[in-house]
Amino acid sequence: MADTATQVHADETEETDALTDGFHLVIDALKLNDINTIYNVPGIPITDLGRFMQASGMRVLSFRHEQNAGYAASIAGYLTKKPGVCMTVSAPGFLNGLTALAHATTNCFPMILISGSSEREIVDLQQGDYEEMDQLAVAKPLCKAAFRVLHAEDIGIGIARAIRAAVSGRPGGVYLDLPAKLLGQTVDAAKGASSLVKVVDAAPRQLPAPEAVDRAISVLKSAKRPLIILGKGAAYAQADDDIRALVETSGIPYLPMSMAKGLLPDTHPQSASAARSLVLQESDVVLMIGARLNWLLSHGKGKTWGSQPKAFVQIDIEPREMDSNVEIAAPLVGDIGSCVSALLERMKENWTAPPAEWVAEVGDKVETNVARMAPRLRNKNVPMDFHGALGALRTIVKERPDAILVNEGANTLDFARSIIDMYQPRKRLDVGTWGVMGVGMGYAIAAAVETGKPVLAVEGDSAFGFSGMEIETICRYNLPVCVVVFNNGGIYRGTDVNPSGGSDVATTVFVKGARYDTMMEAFGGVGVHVTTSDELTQAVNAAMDSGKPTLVNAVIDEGAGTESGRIGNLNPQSVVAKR
Ligand code: ADP
Ligand code: TPW
Ligand code: MG
Repeated sequence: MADTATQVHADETEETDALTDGFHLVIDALKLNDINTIYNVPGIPITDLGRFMQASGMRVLSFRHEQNAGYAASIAGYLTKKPGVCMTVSAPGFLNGLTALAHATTNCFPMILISGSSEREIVDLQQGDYEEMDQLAVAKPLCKAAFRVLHAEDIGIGIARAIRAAVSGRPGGVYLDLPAKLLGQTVDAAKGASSLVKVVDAAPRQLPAPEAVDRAISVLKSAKRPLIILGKGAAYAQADDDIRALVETSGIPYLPMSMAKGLLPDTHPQSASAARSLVLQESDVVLMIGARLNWLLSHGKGKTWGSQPKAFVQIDIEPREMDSNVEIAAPLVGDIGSCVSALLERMKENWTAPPAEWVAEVGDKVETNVARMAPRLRNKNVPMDFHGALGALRTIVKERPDAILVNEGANTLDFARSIIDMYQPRKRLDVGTWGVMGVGMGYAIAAAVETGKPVLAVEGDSAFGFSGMEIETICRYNLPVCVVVFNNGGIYRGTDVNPSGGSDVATTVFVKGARYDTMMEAFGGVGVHVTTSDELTQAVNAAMDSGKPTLVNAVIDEGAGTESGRIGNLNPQSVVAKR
């Protein structure tokens, strides 16, 4: 009897040794392609997939909500140039992750959303399966590519396609649908292994055409008042040395978009950040590097751009970006590394610095504006205003240039963007192309996990609320994240009143005197309540030194902010409203 039992057991082992299954093929395919971190929320049908991934040595970070896991994956993609992977359950979990997938696509970040899905036969006949939804159809319009794998033998090719689609050309979000049944499918182990695909040269260099380089150089040479605009595509490209060399060799003033800050230090003599209005209005030739002429640049026209005629030179990997808003005189289509080095080669042969008059005009404006701002940043008002509080954080970032700054809110975002100087590439992560609230904690977690650097998250109190529960995740993984909540008691301000005179507070107002610091203490992190800029400095320095998960509740004057920060002009106005 005993012998028979042993015999049966041995046979089973032999059999499973020779087999693999969907679960393990997914893991092997990801690992083969160097993807070792997963941002996840468990549940049917992917709980065991997460467990097996962890058992195989992958890092599987579980979040409290899929949207935050998704934002984490999206920024992991931006920071590493490899697709960040978010994994969710079917229908509702998938939908929660989908916002982040669309966000990744909009921001040109490589990301893969892997969602488990229900039985195809039942979903397609709409017979009401557990968490039934035709996820592939829903995802398609919101991402760069969407794939479903039905046979375990196709997992290797499916994951290869997802990776290549996410990172090649203009990066973006890719959806990969894995039905529950697929994960349990078994395949002969040797056959399974040979079905895996290692993606070779996933984001190939794309060299600009020589005549396009000639054209770009001749337009740049015609300039009297040239300007370079660096966007987050330039930061993503990781061509840091060549970009810096191009700017410095050219002698042209440059303007970084918010996530391109630090590509060259914000204190660089050619930085025109503090003279933004002047350079946009007065420049005659503008070289755009990995930035789009979307709403953030007033579509390249109108009052912001002044009355001077402009000639644009634009470097982008996406040909259809050219002429999207205004005529591009010299399109340079290719990857930023190749395009920038092609321009640089040509400049080294023969280049004349831009007219000294223009450079001096920009430099003078920068100097005047910086000097005007300086005393406001040193103010010690209590309650703190945005300038006093951000002046304190500005010094901390200057002293800790390798820390990563995450930033969201309205006033908290707009003031921090202009006040806090950045010194290194890819250290500033913010609301991006959509101006979205809710990226904060997901970004902070992924930034800490992917880079191992300390993270400072500067959050409006409203902005923080969108992902605030993830402070438990931060504590659980003991991440070196210091969250500073700029607590002005509401959205834009805490002072609005209900116009009806009713007992509900105004639509933009939160609980008075909220203590966000005590939330952090609930999970074993450090919570600090501060009301002065000196206390703020002390608390943040202590957090950055200790690396302990910390939340600083910074009380900000509830009347200090303005409606929608600096983009109040985008609010539609009612002509009939009686106030
Ligand atoms: P910002 O918001 O900073 O202005 P955008 O997100 O609008 O930046 O623009 C980024 C641009 O960079 C996109 O048009 C994208 O196609 C482009 N891009 C991203 N990566 C690369 C790359 N490696 N080479 C060339 N262009 C790139
Ligand atoms: C997903 C609209 C833009 S800014 C903001 C909201 C709700 C919050 C501003 O208040 P906060 O900052 O964070 O307290 P501050 O310093 O001005 O008080 N939903 C999404 N995205 C956006 N952008 C909004 C709503 C919004
Ligand atoms: Mg607020």
